[in-house]
Amino acid sequence: MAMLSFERKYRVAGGTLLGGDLFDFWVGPFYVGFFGVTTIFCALLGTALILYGASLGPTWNLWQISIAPPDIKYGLQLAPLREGGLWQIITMLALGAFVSWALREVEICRKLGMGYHVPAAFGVAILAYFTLEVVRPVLLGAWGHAFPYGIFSHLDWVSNVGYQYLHFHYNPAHMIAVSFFFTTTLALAMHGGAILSMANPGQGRVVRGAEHENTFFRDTIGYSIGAMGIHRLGYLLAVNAGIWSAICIVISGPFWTRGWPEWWDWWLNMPIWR
Ligand code: UQ1
Repeated sequence: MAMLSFERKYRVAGGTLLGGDLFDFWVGPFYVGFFGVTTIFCALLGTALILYGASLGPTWNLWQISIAPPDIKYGLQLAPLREGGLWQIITMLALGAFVSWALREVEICRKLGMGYHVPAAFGVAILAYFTLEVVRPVLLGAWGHAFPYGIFSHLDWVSNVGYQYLHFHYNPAHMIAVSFFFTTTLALAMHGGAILSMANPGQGRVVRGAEHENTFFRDTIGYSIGAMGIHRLGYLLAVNAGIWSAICIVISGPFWTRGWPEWWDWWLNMPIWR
């Protein structure tokens, strides 16, 4: 495990949100903290319950194992363990683990005197999951609207919910989300390419710096966003991909019940065509 000599210098006490100095220690390279303990607790118990759910059958085929949410008939009630109750507990533990991880990140940021950009971005991923599994099912009145925990079963859920709105690609917020996902990969590919080509110019040749990166992009597209700027742009693109994903699914059902192609009728119905 990489442990650079200067890393010891950054292992500072304090900055904890909860637990004072009780859990303020490291195990090997890993900071523990109160939220490290709650992360491990939620993740291990959740995983054990997934295994228990799988053991109830009907299959051990890894692709087909699925822990489903309760039937629609249970509404927003608690369901019996074998009829979606397991899914409900696993979902709470998943959220417990995700939020614990984010708060552990916050504690580490505080120790290092950093901004909270990393936990804030991770918070957007949690928000997207929370919107899918909690906000939308609550707005629709039943946990049965959430997706099941299984490799193929969650893909089937996405396909079925998509076709329920005839053609999900006509959802304007979905269009924006997809565009942000694609642009994120484009930006990271360009940035990764720029950094590797600058840091690794070939055997026996000297490593290049920011001026070369800037000049490359100015020569090719007439503009360079800069070393700081590319990371701000990447953050903005990535976080928007998550935010628009959450928006595109939460409006499907609670705020728009017809096919998404039909939503574009506002364009055809504009008075300028008459
Ligand atoms: C860029 O301008 C830049 O600044 C020098 C980088 O930093 C190394 C980059 O990685 C990339 C990809 C760009 C180009 C990006 C735009 C939006 C012009």
